[in-house]
Amino acid sequence: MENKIRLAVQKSGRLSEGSMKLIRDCGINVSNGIGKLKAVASNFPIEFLFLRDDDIPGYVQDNIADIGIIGENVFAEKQKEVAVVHRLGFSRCRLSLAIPKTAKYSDISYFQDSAIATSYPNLLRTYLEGKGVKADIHEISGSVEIAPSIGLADAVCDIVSSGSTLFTNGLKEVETIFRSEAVMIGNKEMSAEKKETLNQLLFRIESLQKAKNNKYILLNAPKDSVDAIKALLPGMKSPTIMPLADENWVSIHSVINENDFWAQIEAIKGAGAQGILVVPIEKMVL
Ligand code: PRT
Ligand code: ZN
Repeated sequence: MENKIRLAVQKSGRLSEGSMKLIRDCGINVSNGIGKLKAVASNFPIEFLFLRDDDIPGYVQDNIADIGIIGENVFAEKQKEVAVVHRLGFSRCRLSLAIPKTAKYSDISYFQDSAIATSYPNLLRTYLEGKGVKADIHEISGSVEIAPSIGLADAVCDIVSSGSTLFTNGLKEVETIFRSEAVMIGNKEMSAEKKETLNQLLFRIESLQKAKNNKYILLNAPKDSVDAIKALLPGMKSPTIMPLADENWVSIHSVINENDFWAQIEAIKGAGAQGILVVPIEKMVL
């Protein structure tokens, strides 16, 4: 049986670079010729289809592709029969309601009987229904932010990242209705052979994600502060401790998590560590 999987990625847009970087960081070689619709990897059983992001959920549902990378916003809006197989952590953004800057906003009842322009009618409808608000949803496919200024709508529901598009169009964000990041979606009925390939790919992706969240730390410490420093370094198992030329000192190596990085560095320094070096980890296999 065929174990080669087919991955659909965005042809050109905000997800393209992140998607192909992820693949390359997984050690997969692919020549991505500009304008091509298909490509094959030379060292992993995977091929690529380059498509518009909106078409990807349907292609994965219909088995044209086995997996795809899209924004979670598109996954949720399209409502196709596909599964989210992994969250990828890039292209983070939010879907928000925004109104003219000068308007007074109290709460969601502001939108009762208003006209809202959006490219995400399903997500917006579900959100408003949950709040008991009835509004007139105008579906438009692009340049949503200009709708209020040309009299097409009272408000917009659009993707926001930095907020500068809303700002330059005289709008302000008042409610966030959905938070999104890039996700990998998959066909719900993949063969065992393809699942095996997918698992190999996910294993590589997870080791990259773990590495990104951790740093390798090297430091020098006087022997009598080793216990105190060890207690501050959870590491993968326990820290590596090596002798230095000066027999009163040792070198300690460990792995620390990005989340509490600065607090940990300060505590370690306070416990007597010197010459602390922190270096990125490329891959981490536990
Ligand atoms: O051509 P194709 O259909 O494939 O691409 P597209 O134009 O539909 O999508 P694209 O490339 O714009 O976005 C792909 C995905 O990237 C989206 O589905 C989101 O998941 C994610 N993403 C992340 C964003 C943004 N950030 C983003 N800022 N998608 C769109 N925007 C737009 C937004 O629509 C608005 O116009 O950028 C503007 C807002 O940005 P700020 O920084 O000014 O707030
Ligand atoms: Zn699109």
